[in-house]
Order: sequence, then C-alpha cells, then structure tokens
Amino acid sequence: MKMAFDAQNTNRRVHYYFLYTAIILFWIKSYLAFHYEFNLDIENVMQSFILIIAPISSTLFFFGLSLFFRGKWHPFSILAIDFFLTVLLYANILYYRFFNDFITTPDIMQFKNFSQLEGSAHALTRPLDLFYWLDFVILIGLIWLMKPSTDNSKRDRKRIVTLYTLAFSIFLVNLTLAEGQRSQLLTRAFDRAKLVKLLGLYNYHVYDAIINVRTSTQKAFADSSSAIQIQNYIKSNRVQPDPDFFGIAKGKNVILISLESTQNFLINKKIHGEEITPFLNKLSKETFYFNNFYHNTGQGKTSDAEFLIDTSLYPLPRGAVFTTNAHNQFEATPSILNKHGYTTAAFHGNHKSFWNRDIMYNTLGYEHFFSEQDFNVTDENSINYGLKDKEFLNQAFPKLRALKHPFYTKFILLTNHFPFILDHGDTDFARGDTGDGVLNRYFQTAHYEDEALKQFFNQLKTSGLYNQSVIILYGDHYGISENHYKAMAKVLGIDHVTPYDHYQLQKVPLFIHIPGMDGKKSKVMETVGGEIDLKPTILNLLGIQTDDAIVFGSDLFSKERLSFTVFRDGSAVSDKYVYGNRQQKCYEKPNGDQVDMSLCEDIRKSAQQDLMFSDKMIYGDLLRFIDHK
Ligand code: GP9
Ligand code: MN
Repeated sequence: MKMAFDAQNTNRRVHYYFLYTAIILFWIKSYLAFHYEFNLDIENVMQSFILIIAPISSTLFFFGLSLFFRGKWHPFSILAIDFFLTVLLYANILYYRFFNDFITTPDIMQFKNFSQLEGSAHALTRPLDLFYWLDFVILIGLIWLMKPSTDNSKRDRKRIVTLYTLAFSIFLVNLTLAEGQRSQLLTRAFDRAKLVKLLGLYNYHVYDAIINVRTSTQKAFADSSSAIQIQNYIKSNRVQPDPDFFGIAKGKNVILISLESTQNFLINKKIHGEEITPFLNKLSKETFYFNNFYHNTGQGKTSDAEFLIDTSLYPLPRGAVFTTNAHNQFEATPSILNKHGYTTAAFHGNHKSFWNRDIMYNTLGYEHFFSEQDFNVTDENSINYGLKDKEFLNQAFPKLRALKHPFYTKFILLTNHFPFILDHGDTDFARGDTGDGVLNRYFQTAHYEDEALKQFFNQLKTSGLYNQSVIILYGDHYGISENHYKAMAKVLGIDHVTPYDHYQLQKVPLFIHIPGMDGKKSKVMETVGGEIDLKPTILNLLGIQTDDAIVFGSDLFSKERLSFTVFRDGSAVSDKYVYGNRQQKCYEKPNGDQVDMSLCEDIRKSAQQDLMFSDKMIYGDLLRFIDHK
C-alpha cells in the first residue's frame, strides 16, 4: 500500500518535472529565436528584458493545457503542444527570412503566401535549424525514460489554478512594461514587429487572431440593405464639380506628398526673425493653397490620413483601419486609376509592415510599394522611424522617373516626427526658445522637411515632371499635442490655448499644383475642408466621373460644396462655427466666442451621421455589396 502510494507520488512529481522541462526548453528556444532570427531593433535594456520574459506567459498558457489531460495522455499532450508551437515558430522564422515580416491570421486561415515559401524552402532552411526541433527530441527521450503520467487529482487542479494565475500575472507585467515602451500598443497596434518585440510572437498571434475574429463577426452580421441606405445618403449630399476644373488635368500624373506632423500654423510663421518653411511659403503663393484644411485622423495617424485620402471614408474611432480592416473591399483611388491605365506606387522609408502598409496598399490597389528594404538605409542617413527626408526623396526620385506614365504616386515623409530629432549637421536652423524642447526641435525638423521638399521640387522641375503632374502636399495630422500647449500659446502670442484654438490647431496645410495653372488662377482657397475631400477632388481634376462613388467628402474646387469638415472625435467645423464634441459647445468664428448650441446643430448632426455611416460601411465591409461600375 505504502509502496503504491510512494510510486504514485514519485510519478506525479516526475510528471510535473516533465512539464517544467518542456516549458523551460521551449522558453529558451523561443527567446533565442526572437533574438537571433528576427530583426526587432532593440533600443534599450528594458526592451532586452521584455524580450526575455515575452514568451513566458503564452508558453505557460499553452503548456498548461496539458494538465487537462489525464494519465499517459498528459505527456503526449505536452509533445503535441510543443510540436504545434514549434511549427508556428519555425514557420514564422522561414516566413521572416523570406518576407521580412510575421505571419498574419489570414495567412494561416487562407494558407496564403506560403506557396511562395515552398519554392524557396531550400534556400530558406539552414542546417542549424535542427536546433529548433531539439527540445522535441529531448521530450520524446524523457517520456521513454521516465514515463511521466498524471491522475488528475485535486492537487493537479490546484496546480492548474496556480499556473494560469502565474501566466496571467506575467502577462500583465509584460504588458505594463511594453506600454511603458510604447503607449497604446494594443489599441493602436502599430506594426507586427513592435508587437512581437514587446509582447512576444505567441501573444502577437493570439492578439492578431482576436482582432480578426472581431472583424469577421462584424462583417458576418452586416447586410446589403444598409449599403443601399448609405448609398442614398451619399447621393443626396452629392455636389457637382466646377466645369472649369473638371478634367483640367486629364491624363496627368499625380504626386501626393504626406508632410509628417506638419501643421498649418507653421506656414508664413517666423521664429527668431526667420521663416520656418520658406519653400512652402513660396509655394503658397504659386499654387492653390488651402488655409482652412483640416486633418480628420484618429488613432491611426499617418495611416488614417492615407486611408482618408485614398478612400474618402473616415478612419475608425478606435485603432487603425489599416490594421483592423485591411481585408475589406474598398474602391480606392489607386484601384480606380489602375483601371484608367495609371501606374500606381507608394514610397516610404520605414519598414513596410508599419501600419500594416504592405497588406493595406495591396488592398487599396497600389501596384508597387518602395519601402525601407528598397532604399539604401544606413545609421548615418536615417533617424527615428527611418530614412531622412532629403535622402528618401533623393533616392526615390530615380525610381519615380522610371515609372510608366501616367502614374499615381505617394511619398510619405518621416523626419518631422515626434520627438523631432536630427543629427548634428542636418540643419543650421536655430532651435526655438519657447522653453519646451519638443516645440523648439519641431521648428528645426519642419525646416529640414521644407529644405527636402525644395530639393525634390528642383528635381521635378529640371526633369520636366513638374509640368506633367498634379502635385499635392498635405500635412498628415497635428505634430504638437496638448501636452505642449503652454509653449504653443507663447508661439501664437496668446494667453493660453482655448478649446476653440485647439480646433484651429488641427488645420494642416494643403497645396495643389495643377500644370499650367501656377500663378494664374492660383490663390489662397478659403473653403473649409479636410483629407476626406481629396479623393473626389483628385478624380474630378483627372476628369473621372465620381457620380456613383461612395465618397464622404466633396470636391474642394466645387462651387456647390458646403464649407465644412468633421473631426474623428465627432467635432465639426464650418465657415461660421466650430462644434466641440468633447465640450459639447458651439463657438463662433473668427473670435471663438461661445454661442448658443442651436447654431451648431446642423454641423453637429452632419458630423454624427457621416461618422456613423462611414463606420458602418467599414465594420460591415459594405462596399462588397455595391456594384462599382
Ligand atoms: C511611420 C510613419 C509615422 O511609418 O508613417 O507614423 P505616425 O506615428 O505619424 O502615424
Ligand atoms: Mn504621421
């Protein structure tokens, strides 16, 4: 009796040891893979520490499942778990060696992209890869030697609770440290590389799967009748283009340039007696310069601006639509223009998966995407998120010239990005003296961006591209957040930044150069508009009918359009009023006096309806129900 009891006890201990061995081996293996296989750009000691602990919570979670299997099934369930997780890890390693990116849930579900790997499997595998399967072999050996098993007793159930509590606590610690490195990591989901770096590969997969399930469920419950309702709403708001502008740039190229974090207050502003953006200031006199143009972005920042411009739909209230709904159907400008014989390309000096661009650009219809890997990026010529603007535009220029005409291209600048840093020698423009380092440096990086644009425009002019292309420059979103409004008030020469001023600060500059129009009809355009309006504006300039298009914006050159735009937080602005949704208050322009709410009722309601319908369109993937002629 006693002997049987002892044997049972030893067996149980053995089975725990077996489980712990499996967990520890898998943890070590995962860490080594994260460290040696993936280029995660570890920036500090904390990030190195996070990388070590990142695999633990999910390893405990998955291996813990084995405790639900009794007797001899228990060690075999451990083997199976180890096998599946190793397949996932190794598939990611091969995928990364080929695509420089991580596997996504749709890749797994639709078995996409893997066929490309098959062909080069030989070139992608290395003899040392056998290491990734070593723990599996060790576990088989241990089963054979030790014959671990479990009886699923009370003690086992206690062990389950302890193990999952531990897994959950470690996950919370991991998440807290990760948020310290990058706040709003989960809500904004910047890119796969960041999620893997800060949460580990397995947590990334769990997260990605949850996002995908959520998106698919929303789609599954959508029906085509709402699509028709929204189509009618859009039809009733449609405005006619100005015949003087419709088709004025027919067959011309389009060059869009996203000016990182560039706010409109910079235009014609001087600090210490010098213009911050002399080139843009000059441009504001030569081209169409819109000085009441606003960004409509949410948490997806640059990517939201890109989304607005190419689709004329609003980005989402939470997260970045580039990440959450990249597999929707859209009728975006690049895909429309592809059908009209245009070559379409995007250029950006950061990693291609940032904001899920590599996938979303495909959905939007970009035929080519020149990202970090297509440029020569070194420590000297890059800073912060990637290639410095001057270097980026310079290297991109020959690629642009090689494109078949007509083309639709966009360039996403980077250097004027928080925390606004430059290397010594990048600019001789003096810092501001506002007492706020961020704002002081902002003037320098904005000036640097301005110089980069000047250099690019010179290239465009000498090559003749300038006269063959509509060129559109827009600020993507604000650069100076509310945390810096004290210094901002100084710069603006006001006491403090009021809520009304805050909305004014959401203005970003917009310039449109139309070949043959410089200096003639060109003038400062006062109409209130936003990024949402660029798609119909561009298509009309190119002479492409947008009568049936699902667009929430309106052509900025149309004489019929309402001078109006919507903020992603539900606020709105017209030529007369500003409605602040956060404050639920109405302000009158130009002084910002608070007036009766009834005066803002129209714009408040339009904003609410626009956002509601646009969100419905995206969540339900409703464009799939609409026949695009
Ligand atoms: C990153 C760049 C900056 O690639 O577009 O993104 P942001 O933080 O401005 O959205
Ligand atoms: Mn940006």
